[in-house]
Amino acid sequence: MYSASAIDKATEFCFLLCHETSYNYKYSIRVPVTESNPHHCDPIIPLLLAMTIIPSKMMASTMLSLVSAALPLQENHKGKMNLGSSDCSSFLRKEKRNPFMKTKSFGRINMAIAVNTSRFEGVTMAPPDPILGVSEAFRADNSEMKLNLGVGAYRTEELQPYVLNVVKKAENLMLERGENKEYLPIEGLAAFNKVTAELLFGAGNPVIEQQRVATVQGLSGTGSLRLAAALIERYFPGAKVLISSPTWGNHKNIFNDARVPWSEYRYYDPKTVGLDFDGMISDIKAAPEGSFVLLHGCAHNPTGIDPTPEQWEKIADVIQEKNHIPFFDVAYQGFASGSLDADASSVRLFAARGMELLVAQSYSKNLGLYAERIGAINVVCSSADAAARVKSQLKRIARPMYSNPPIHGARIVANVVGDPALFNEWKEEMELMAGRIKNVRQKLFDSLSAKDKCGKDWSFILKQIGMFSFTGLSKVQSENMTNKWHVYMTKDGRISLAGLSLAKCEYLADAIIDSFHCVS
Ligand code: KET
Repeated sequence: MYSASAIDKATEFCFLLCHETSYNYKYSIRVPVTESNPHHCDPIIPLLLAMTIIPSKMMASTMLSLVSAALPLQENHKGKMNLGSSDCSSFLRKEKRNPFMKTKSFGRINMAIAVNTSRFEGVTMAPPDPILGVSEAFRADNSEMKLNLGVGAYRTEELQPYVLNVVKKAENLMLERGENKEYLPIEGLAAFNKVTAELLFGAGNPVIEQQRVATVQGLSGTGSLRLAAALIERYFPGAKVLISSPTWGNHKNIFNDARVPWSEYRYYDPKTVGLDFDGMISDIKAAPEGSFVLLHGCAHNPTGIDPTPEQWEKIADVIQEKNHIPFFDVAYQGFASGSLDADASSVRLFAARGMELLVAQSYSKNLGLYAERIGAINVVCSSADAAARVKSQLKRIARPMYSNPPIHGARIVANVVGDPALFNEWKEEMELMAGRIKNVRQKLFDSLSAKDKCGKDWSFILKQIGMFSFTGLSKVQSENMTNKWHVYMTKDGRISLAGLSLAKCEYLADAIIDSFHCVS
């Protein structure tokens, strides 16, 4: 039973509601009313409409019961339904604190209303990603001359994406075997973890024999770096990661998101267009003892400049002296020299010294498995026992992040690397890919040298290795490359030679010369 005044108020409430359908009455009705869909309403609305058409007190009484019954339990309090009462206004006062709610007074009745303001109003627009955002801009360009040299992804001479033959063969094997899609263990596919560590350290390496490597399959290089960053954050609180200047654009994001402090060490010297080796050594020396030193295992991104074997030895010396922990990012094994073993020599040199180290691996580039997200994090420890504990913690980090990794890419790698015939075929294909990049590098250099009337020395392009060339073009010059020449590249002056064809070298040379000499 409800009092007469309550029924009066309910009648008025329903009447007002029907005239204010663009508001969302807090108590009983959550109506997402938008401009394009102004009449979308809760099932309770028709009842309320009926209520205004036949505004009898009996109907209001029935309505009140219905509304009461329809309310979720926690909202179905007599006090709250006591419209216009002090209980209600105290509730409304609470609502006022919510920045997305506004209250409105209709004479005797206060209504809590949600205006058409998003709960995500405070979310600002993120800038496009400096690397992957370039591909988005490229897709939107209709020019026939356009060239995507932004992302490091291998293309054929026809500038088409390339699926390696060994990958197709490995996929066929998977189909023939009728393999299932059950969840993988958190650490990933055992066969993958075995071959990936062997590919990196070399089968028979003592670190593997002595079970001192904790290997966990990751979501490609990025995901593997992120797992390691989380491990650092948990077990080395306050430890710094030293990052080369410049570096791959995502490194800083990864450590920022993992709340791991980082600082930069000198790496690139624009004057010599080479390695600032002395600067690098002194910055590593100056860092607090026990820092992590992030090193590009081969084919440094974006500079394409790697230390010589002698320089690697000296880097290892100073890291050991300072009790730092080397942390390798190996995203281009096989792409720097064309040889998988040669490209892992930096990592193996550190492992052979008995140092503890971390290595993130990626199969995006060398097996062309970009979208399969396959890679691994390897932590070399001084004992098998420590490795087992580290592995258990990596799994603990992975479980709430993504539970367990995808199986498809892991099987491809396991099939290719684990099968001697496919493994050899892969090496041949990789040499072909690396060879094509070397050819365009040479042709670009030739074209630049022939066309540049100012006689600039472009030979640094030939000294750089891997997928990229660091052109030395400034931000505005890089923008000119895109705006005037439709050449898409990152704003740090990096071009991906893997996205260039011999046929486009002359055009690219024209664009570079124009941007370099005519834009400042
Ligand atoms: N490390 C380095 C040095 C690197 O260049 C990349 C990718 C990665 C790790 C990670 O790749 P993943 O696909 O997560 O295994 N670099 C290219 C693509 C990208 O930016 O994501 C690039 O620089 O174009």
